[in-house]
Amino acid sequence: MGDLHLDSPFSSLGVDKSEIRRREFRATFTSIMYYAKEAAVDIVLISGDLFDDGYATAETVDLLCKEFSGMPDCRFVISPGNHDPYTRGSLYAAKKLPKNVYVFSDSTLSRFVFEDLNTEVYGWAFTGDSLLQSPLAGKSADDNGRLHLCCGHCDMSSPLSKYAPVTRADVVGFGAHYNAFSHIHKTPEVMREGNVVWSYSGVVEGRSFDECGEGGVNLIEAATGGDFAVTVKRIPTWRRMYAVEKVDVGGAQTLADIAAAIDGVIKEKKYDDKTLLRVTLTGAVSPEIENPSRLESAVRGLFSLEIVDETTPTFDGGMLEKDMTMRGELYRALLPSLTAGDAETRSCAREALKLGLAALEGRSLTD
Ligand SMILES: [Mn+2]
Repeated sequence: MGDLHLDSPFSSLGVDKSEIRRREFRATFTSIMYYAKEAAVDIVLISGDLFDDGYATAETVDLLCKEFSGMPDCRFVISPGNHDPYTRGSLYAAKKLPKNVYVFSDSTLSRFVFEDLNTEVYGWAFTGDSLLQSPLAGKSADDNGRLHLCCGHCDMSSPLSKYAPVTRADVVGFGAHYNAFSHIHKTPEVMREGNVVWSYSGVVEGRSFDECGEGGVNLIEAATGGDFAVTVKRIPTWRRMYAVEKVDVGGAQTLADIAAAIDGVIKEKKYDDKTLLRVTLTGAVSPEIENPSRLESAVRGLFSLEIVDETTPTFDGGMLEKDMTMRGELYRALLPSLTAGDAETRSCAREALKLGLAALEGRSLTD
């Protein structure tokens, strides 16, 4: 597992829900430990960004120590990432963690040997917020008849990355039987070439709309002799999931019309209180519709709802277009901007039309 980013601020969720999410992340960690215990896992590989920042709250540190020491027969191997590097002031350097926890402290490749398991775990540490070279470049695992695992935080997506630019050729050339990587947050894909298997861990829980889909961990079964065969199974661990939807509400006359369209999608996709949903609204709607961002998550049974309003207030059933009063004049004057190519002009014109119509009706402009 990796990229847990414990103690993330979740500032966009507000005070109460961000605290709920921080607590849930700790609970997810506890569930993973429970699962590891039940499955009698020998080694837990944590490939970086266990914490979101160089520090961790006392609550989180206590929890980690309790969980790690609660599984004395299991080894925990940690490769510090760019968010929780091994630095002098870090928790890792403070040596407070139980003795069954093995933390890489060097940015070059090193290893921990577990003779009773005929296994070696290779890895490295970020010792700052970047690591410019690939710790695996030009290296190959010793040919010593042991199972070789590799655990590290790295970026295989670009050889120019500042975050340990490990390449496919590095991984295959090094030749570890299984490589547990973190840093790329999307749902992972298991890769194989010959006897070499690698996968990112993905996230255990999403933290933003860039991390939609199910969070989980990888359960690895590896033979410690013979053909060193490796199988990888994805175990879901998420409690809540981010999702994004685009809803065309063209023709909507009232806020209730928009609400009904959103509710239709929520029902169809079976979103519930486990969902953090972002809905982008599109289409031409009546200029007199109230601000859709006031639609609330609680009444729709969601954990949270974010509305991105990209509608244009140009649907009027022909009414405003033919209106011979000031209202129609205002609409016709703004129409080119309401349908302009760039989003900023459109949104400015939309605001002008709403305020203008409200002013002409003597409504309050401050709502
Ligand atoms: Mn990272």
